[in-house]
Amino acid sequence: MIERVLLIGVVTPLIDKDDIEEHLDELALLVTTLGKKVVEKLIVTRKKIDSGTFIGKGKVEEIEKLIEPLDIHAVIFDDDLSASQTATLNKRLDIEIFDRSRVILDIFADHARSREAKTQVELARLEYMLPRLKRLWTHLERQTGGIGIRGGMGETQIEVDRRIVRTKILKLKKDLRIIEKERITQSKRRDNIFKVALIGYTNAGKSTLMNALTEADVLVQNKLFATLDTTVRKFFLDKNHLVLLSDTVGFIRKLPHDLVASFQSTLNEVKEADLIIKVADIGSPHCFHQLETVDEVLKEMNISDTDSIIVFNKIDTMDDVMLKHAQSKYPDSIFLSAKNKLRLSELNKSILDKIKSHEVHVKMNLPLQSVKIIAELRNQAIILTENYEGNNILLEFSCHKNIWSRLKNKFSDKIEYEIIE
Ligand SMILES: Nc1nc2c(ncn2[C@@H]2O[C@H](COP(=O)(O)OP(=O)(O)OP(=O)(O)O)[C@@H](O)[C@H]2O)c(=O)[nH]1
Ligand SMILES: [Mg+2]
Repeated sequence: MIERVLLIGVVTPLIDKDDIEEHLDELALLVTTLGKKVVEKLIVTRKKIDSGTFIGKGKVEEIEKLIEPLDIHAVIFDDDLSASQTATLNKRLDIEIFDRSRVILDIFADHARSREAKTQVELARLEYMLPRLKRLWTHLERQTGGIGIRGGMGETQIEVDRRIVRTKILKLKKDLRIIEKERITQSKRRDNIFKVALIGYTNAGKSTLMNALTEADVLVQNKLFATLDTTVRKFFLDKNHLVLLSDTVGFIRKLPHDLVASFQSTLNEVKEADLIIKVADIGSPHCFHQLETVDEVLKEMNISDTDSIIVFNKIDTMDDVMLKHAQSKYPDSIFLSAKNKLRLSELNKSILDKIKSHEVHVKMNLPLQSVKIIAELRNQAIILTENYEGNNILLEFSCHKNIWSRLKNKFSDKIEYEIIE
């Protein structure tokens, strides 16, 4: 049976109605991703949020009258409700009450495939559930109270449930630490390579771009949160420059904090990146808002300082007005179509320019006996020219600034070198 749902958005003096409509459209997409059917969207205007019911008693009564005629199975709020608001509404309307976080958590649970994603989602769901357990039981307690069983039993049950959930949370955190360790070992091995991370709003086309650039085989779907795991692929920008490109989970407005927290290990690739590519869907009327949300999540993760390139994807679906607007708002951005493989070379060039801005170009005169250093340079730098002069070798090479400062410390004073601007 397809579940029929009613969506609710609340307009307050701090947010305008157009924004709420946009948010409800997005919530409808999320809910459809879960296989539910939206039968009605309701916008409630309030001066202030009601602490008991969120929308106020009058509105609750209005909704109650819609439930039967519209055959509604659940009411879904775009905003996060507190545990007690959910319980109160659930009791008054006698129907399931969801909020946006719960919807997102359920989608993540449906789409999780790997052990890591499953563990992360399970952890976030339990953290979300924990404060809500008590209310659920208080509700049951009242029901059973009527037939002569007093609170005590319910009370014990809550304690037992909470303990079980807390123990499970600890176990999942431990599992995640083990998975994280494996990831750190893997990424240490790739320390010398320039790292580029694709990030962006869900459905912007990150995985399509990953596939187009690297011939990876990441799942692409017209569906929110198709990707939950990180995929990393090597790819050559030109004959000298190799980069590691990673594709990862998408962002959305009001991403539940528990999820961001538990997805830390997946998002590590973004944290360690030398360059972030922010992918945006220029065909979406909400493109700029989506870019802002991406910046907010990055800020929450403390990684707003990483160098970045903005890519407007899906140019096959945009109009001229949008193009002009984007060009003036983000003058250094790139416009392409990942699906149709249009203008990918511009992105390549732009990544290359960024890499070069992190590189040093060095000329070095080394005695041929310095076998170790020569081997290390061959391994870690890009050798541009090499000439022999008597017992010496003249090398010209470029490498990442960080590699250079590490190598430099190993050289003795006798080695001559010159940095070329
Ligand atoms: N028209 C058009 N559609 C595109 C383009 N690039 C990607 N798409 C479509 O956009 C949808 C989402 O693409 P994905 O690559 O899965 O998006 P994503 O950013 O990885 O999404 P999540 O993993 O869910 O966060 C798919 O239906 C793609 O075919 C493009 O250049 N033009
Ligand atoms: Mg994806």
